[in-house]
Amino acid sequence: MIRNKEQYQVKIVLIGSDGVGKTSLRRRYLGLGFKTSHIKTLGSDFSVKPFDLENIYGKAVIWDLAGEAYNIPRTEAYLKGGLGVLAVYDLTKKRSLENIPRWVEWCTNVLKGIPIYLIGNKLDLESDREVSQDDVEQTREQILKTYGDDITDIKLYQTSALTGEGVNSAFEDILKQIGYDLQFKEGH
Ligand SMILES: Nc1nc2c(ncn2[C@@H]2O[C@H](COP(=O)(O)OP(=O)(O)O)[C@@H](O)[C@H]2O)c(=O)[nH]1
Ligand SMILES: [Mg+2]
Repeated sequence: MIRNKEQYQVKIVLIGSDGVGKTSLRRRYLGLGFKTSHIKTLGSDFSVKPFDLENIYGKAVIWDLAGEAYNIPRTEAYLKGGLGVLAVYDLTKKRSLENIPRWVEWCTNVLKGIPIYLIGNKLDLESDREVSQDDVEQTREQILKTYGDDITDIKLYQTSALTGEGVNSAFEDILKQIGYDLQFKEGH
């Protein structure tokens, strides 16, 4: 069967604790380079990037949430219409991985039947690493057990917004997966 590519506007949301690198990852994927200063995102912010992948093309609308995980009121509007979630933690801060299940709980209350990718960022800071592959696997299992019915898949990635390592593949893989999920739902 030949699949025709289709054009979509795909909303992707970034979640995760303050300082893990959500804004830096969004900037890196957009080709805007890296900044060492931490610019606090106010409220929420998004960027649009055209993409053209093997099974899907269109515009990626990437939402980036501000602020400290549990202090800011997180409105459902931020999530609404999201087709994929990048749940980001910092490989040098175990706490940021421990927060991930609560972020996933928040998302899956609103979004059902979508992929969630767990992104371990700051891969370049290898000597400060606090999170082992085992820790991440355990978190993945915990999420699958609790929220497995609400998500289509959960994949593990490691990135560095500083060097760019892994960044494009994380975004492109989730876009491709969203493309396949959409085509499946539409019965192609
Ligand atoms: N070394 C390193 N620093 C990073 C990386 N990603 C983000 N940072 C730094 O971490 C801080 C927080 O990044 P930011 O993108 O603002 O995090 P956000 O709060 O999740 O949006 C900033 O000082 C960034 O320069 C990375 O991959 N490697
Ligand atoms: Mg930010």
